[in-house]
Order: sequence, then C-alpha cells, then structure tokens
Amino acid sequence: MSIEVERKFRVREDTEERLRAMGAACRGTSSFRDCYFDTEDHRLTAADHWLRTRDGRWQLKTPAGGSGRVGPPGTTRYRETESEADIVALLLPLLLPERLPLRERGWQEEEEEGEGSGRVEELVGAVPLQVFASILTERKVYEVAAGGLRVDLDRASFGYQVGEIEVMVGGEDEIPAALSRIQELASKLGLEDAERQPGKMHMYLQRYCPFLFQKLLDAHVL
Ligand code: V4E
Repeated sequence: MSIEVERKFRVREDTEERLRAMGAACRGTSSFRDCYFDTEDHRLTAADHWLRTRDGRWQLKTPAGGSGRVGPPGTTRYRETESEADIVALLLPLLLPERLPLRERGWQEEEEEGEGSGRVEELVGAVPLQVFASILTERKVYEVAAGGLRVDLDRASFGYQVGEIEVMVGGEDEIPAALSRIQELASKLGLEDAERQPGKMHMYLQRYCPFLFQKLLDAHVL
C-alpha cells in the first residue's frame, strides 16, 4: 500500500507558467467521477476513511500514521489502496466489529479465494453503505522530474478549483523527505506557508451536506 503525501493550494494565474519555467512536463488532461460511500451514521468518514469508486474502480484512503494531517496547513498523508481484499480488511473492523450480523444476512468471507474481486460491492450492499457525494473532476497533470513530484490542477463540476502538489512514497519513513520536496516546489510556485486551500470534498460537504460537514469539523477530520 503506497502513501500519498499531498499539499493543496490555490491555483493562481501564473501557476502553469511557473511550472513550465521550471521544466515541468504537462501530461495532459482527463476527467473522472468519484462516488464516496459511507454508512447512514457516517462511521467511515468520522474515522477519516474515504471509500470511493473512481470511474467504477474501488479505492480507499486512510490516514498514514496517527493523523492524516502532517506538516504545513493543507498537507496530508494518506494510504491508498485499490486492492479489494485490503479494502475489505481495513473496513471490516469499522463496519462489522463482530462480523456476525453480516453473516446472518448472507455475506460470506472468501479469504481463501485470494483475488477478492467483487467483495467490496458485496460488503457495501450488505452493511449497507450509500453514496453521499458524487464529484466530477477535470484534471490537468504536470510532472516535475526532480523529486518525483506531480502537480494536479483540478476543476470540480460544482465550480471549484484546487491544485495539489503530491508525491507517492513507499513507507512512513519517507514522509519527511517528501514534505521537504513539496515545500521546495511550493516556494517555487510562490505559495505562502500559511495558505490553506480546502479540498474538493471540504467544499462539497460545506455546500451540499452541512450536517456531515459540521460533524467532521467537530471530529477534526476536516
Ligand atoms: C476529504 C479527504 C479525502 C477524500 C478526498 O481526497 P482528495 O485527495 O482531497 O481528493 P482527490 O480527488 O484529489 O484524490 P486524489 O486523486 O488525490 O487521490 S482523503 C482525506 N480527506 C481529508 C482531508 C483533510 N482533512 N484535509 C485536506 C487538506 N485534505 C483532505
């Protein structure tokens, strides 16, 4: 499971110009739809677990270390996985501490089958989990060769723009170095240290799910 270390920032008029000036390569644009899932009583998001389908593919983000927050404002570290077996293993303790109720409703564990394809959907149906946010994003990607950094310039369908400087690392011991590289690039892009640009989900919940938004603010998840 790899860890994404990421800093969000406000996209400025000169952001792309600065990226090109430092030799960053534009890798093109794409669009994707994220559908986020949770229980009715928000057990996943309250625990800072973010289960989504991205264009139909299951993904889970969970804090790497005690908290997802690290370093300067707007900077985070989350483990990411697309392995359905890993996703189910990470979700079961939150969704089904005793496991018994699901079995009673006909859900079977299939660990011996290995691949685990289709298991997340089964779990989602059995608990059940529902979509609480659906976000269409247009993304332009720049790659900064030095430091293995990537910059995503996102525009969400509900009219919100945010940039992300990100780097994937293999373990928690690599996070401090990743933060330094992000900080270096942030300076080159002219970002203020204290700047805090909310992410797409933050804005989406604030606008469309105020009850959940407040709950996650109170729980210091957002
Ligand atoms: C809200 C949230 C998460 C879900 C959204 O993750 P994010 O990285 O913002 O979305 P996106 O579309 O850019 O995904 P990517 O393509 O990078 O994988 S995951 C963690 N959180 C909480 C959170 C937080 N508390 N503070 C900040 C600045 N970001 C996220």
